[in-house]
Amino acid sequence: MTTERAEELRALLRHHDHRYYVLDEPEISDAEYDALYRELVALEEADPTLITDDSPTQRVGGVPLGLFAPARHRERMFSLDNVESSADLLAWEARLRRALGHAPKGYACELKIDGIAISLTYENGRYVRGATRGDGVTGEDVTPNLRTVGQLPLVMFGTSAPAVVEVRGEVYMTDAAFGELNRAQQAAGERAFVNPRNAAAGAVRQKDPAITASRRLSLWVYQVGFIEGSLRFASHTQSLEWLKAAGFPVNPASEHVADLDGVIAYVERAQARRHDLGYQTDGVVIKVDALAEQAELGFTAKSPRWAVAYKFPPEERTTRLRSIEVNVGRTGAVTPYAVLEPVFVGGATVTNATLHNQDEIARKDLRIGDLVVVRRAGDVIPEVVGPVVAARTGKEKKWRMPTKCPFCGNPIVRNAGEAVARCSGGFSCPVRIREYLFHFAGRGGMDIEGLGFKTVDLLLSQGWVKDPADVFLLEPERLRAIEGWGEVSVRNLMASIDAARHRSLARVITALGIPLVGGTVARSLARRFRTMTALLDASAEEIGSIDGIGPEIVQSVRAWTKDRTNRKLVAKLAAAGVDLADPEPIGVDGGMLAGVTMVITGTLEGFSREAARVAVEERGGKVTSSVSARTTVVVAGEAPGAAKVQKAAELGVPMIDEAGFLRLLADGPAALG
Ligand code: 3BA
Repeated sequence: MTTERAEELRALLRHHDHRYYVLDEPEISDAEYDALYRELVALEEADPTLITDDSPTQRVGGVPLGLFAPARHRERMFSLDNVESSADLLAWEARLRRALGHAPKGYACELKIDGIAISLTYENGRYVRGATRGDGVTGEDVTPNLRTVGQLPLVMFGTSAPAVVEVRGEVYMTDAAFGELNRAQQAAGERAFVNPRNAAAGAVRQKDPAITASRRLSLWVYQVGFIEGSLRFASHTQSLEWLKAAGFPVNPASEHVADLDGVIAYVERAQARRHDLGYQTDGVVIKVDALAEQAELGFTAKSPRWAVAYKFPPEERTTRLRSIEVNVGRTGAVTPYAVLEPVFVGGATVTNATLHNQDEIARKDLRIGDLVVVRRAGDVIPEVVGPVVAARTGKEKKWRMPTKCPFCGNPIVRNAGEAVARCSGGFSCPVRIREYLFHFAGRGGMDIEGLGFKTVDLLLSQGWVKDPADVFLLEPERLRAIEGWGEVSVRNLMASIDAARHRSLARVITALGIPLVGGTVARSLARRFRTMTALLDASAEEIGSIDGIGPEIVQSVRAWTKDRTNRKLVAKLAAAGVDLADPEPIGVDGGMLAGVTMVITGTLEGFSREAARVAVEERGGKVTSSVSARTTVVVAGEAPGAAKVQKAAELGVPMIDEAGFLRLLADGPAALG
C-alpha cells in the first residue's frame, strides 16, 4: 500500500510542481502541497527503497515569483473536524449533549463547497480586503484578485453596515467555467487542470488580477467572523439571512433542521443531488445553530466543537477494462494505465486510470476484459480498485509488459531490484525526449521561458532537436519560417535560451536528470565540485564523502558520469556555450542573510519547505534541521515541533512566525530587531 501511496503522491506532487514552478499557475495552497510533500518524505524516510530518481523530494525547488503580503485575520479562521458516517454524527451529538446538558436546539446544514476558503473584510460596508485562509491566523492578501469575482459585493446593501466585518466563504469555479478554462488550456497547448478547486486556487493566487478575472470565479459565503459594532445574531441561520440581505451570495441549499434525524436526511439528499448542482461539493457542514450554544461549546485547539464536516465517501462504479497501455516518462520509466469503457464516477467521466507499475497489476490480478471497480475521490486521480472476479467469463486476458517500447520500438528493460521498467531507447524515443526536454527546460532546471510542450513538440516534429544540447544550437531563421512565429516570439525564445546558458551548476545538474539526483543533491554536488568536469571525474569515494549522499546516489551518479552518451551530451552542452561551472560558492558570502542559520518548524502557508529553504539560501543564509547554540533564529509555522520550540526557549534562540520570516527575507537580520 505504501508503494502505491508513494507513487500516487509523486504523481500529485509532480502535477502541482508543474503548475507552480513551470506554469506559475498553482492549484493548491502551499500548506496543502506541504502536507502531501511531508507525507511522501515520511514514507521515503521510513523506507528509502521507495525513493525514485523522479521523486519530487529529490528535485530542486524554485522560489515563488513573488510574495503576497501577509494578511492577519482579525478573528481566527478555524478548521473543521471531519465525520464520515451517521455513527460519527451520533457520537458528535452525544458529546454536544454532555457539554450542554441537553441536545442542541437545532442545526444549520449547508453544502460543503469544494473551493478555497477566503475572508473578506468590509469597512463601513465597503470591500477593503480579501485574504486566503492561510494557517487560519494569517493568510495572503489577494484583495485585487477577489475583487474580480462577480458575486462579491463591493459595497454592502442597507444603511446599517457595521464599522468592520469579516465575512467568510468559499471561492470556487463552476463546472462550466472549469470546462471552458480547460478547453482554452488545451487549445493553447497547455496542460489541463485536474479539477475545479485546483483551478480556482490557481486563479486566486495569480499575480495578475486580469488573469484571475478571466477565470470566472464564483463565491458562496457562509460565516460572519469578527464584527465591530452593535450587530449581534441569535443563530447562524439568522446571520445567513443578514448576509443575504446585505447582498452576499448565500447558498440556497442552506437549511435549519430540528434534530439529528433532520441532519441525516439532509446529508442523504445532498449526497444524492451532489452532481446536479453545476459545481463541486465534497460534503455537508453541520453547525449548532444557536450562537449561545456555540459559545458554550467553544473550540478545541484547531476547530469549533459546534461544527463538523460530513465528508462524502469516494464514489465507486464498475466498468469494463478495455485494455492496458503504457506511457513513457522523462527517465524512460514505462508506466501502465487502464483504458476503460467510459464511466461517470465522482462527477466526471473517467476513461483512463493509472496502474502505477506491473507489480500492481499482478497484485490486483487485473485482466483485460475484466469488469473492474473504479474509484474517484474528489481531486484524486481515478484508481482501479480491483476486478469483479465473480463476473469473469474465462475470456479475460492476462497482461504482460510489452517487450518493446510502443513509441520507439527499443527494448523495455527492468533492472533487478527496480519496480519500474524502462525504455532503453534514450533520446531516440520520441515520448521520452519530449518529457525529458520539458523537465530540462523547466523551472527547476534550465528555466527556459517559452519552451513549454507546444514549442518542444514543434522543435521535435521539425527534427531540429534530437538531444537537449540541440536547444542551444537552434537557428532563429528556422523558427521565423514557421507560421505563427512572429519576430517577437522568436526573439523572446532566443533570449530565454541565451539566458539559460548561464544557470548555476546545481540547476544544470538537476536539468540533466541523473537518477536519484534532485535539487538538494544537485546543490550538494555543485557546492563540492564547482565544475561539471570535476563531477565527471569524481571518484565514488569523493562523491560519497559529501554529507547526505548515500551509497545508492553515489552509484547512480557514477553510473551516469561513466556513460558515454552522457559525457557526449555534457561536451556538446559546453560546445554550445552553456556554463558548466559556478564562479562563486553558492550563497556563502554576500547576500543579506549571510551568516544566518535558521531552523524552520511547522507548516508555512506561503512556502513549501523547499521554497522556504531556497529563499533563504538565495540570500546567503542556511537552513538546518536541529536547533543548537549556532541557530540564529527559529521560524515557527503552523503546528511547530514541540521539541524544537522548547530547545529554542532553553537556548534563548529568538523565534519568529511566518510574518516575521517574510520581514526577514525582505529586510535581512535587521528585521529581528
Ligand atoms: N462552512 C466551510 N469552516 C464552514 C466557521 C467554520 C467553518 C469552514 C467551512 C469553522 C464550505 C474551514 C475554513 C474556515 C471560515 C474557517 C462551510 C464551508 N464553516 N459551509 C465552522 O462550504 N466549504 N471551513 N472558513 N472559517
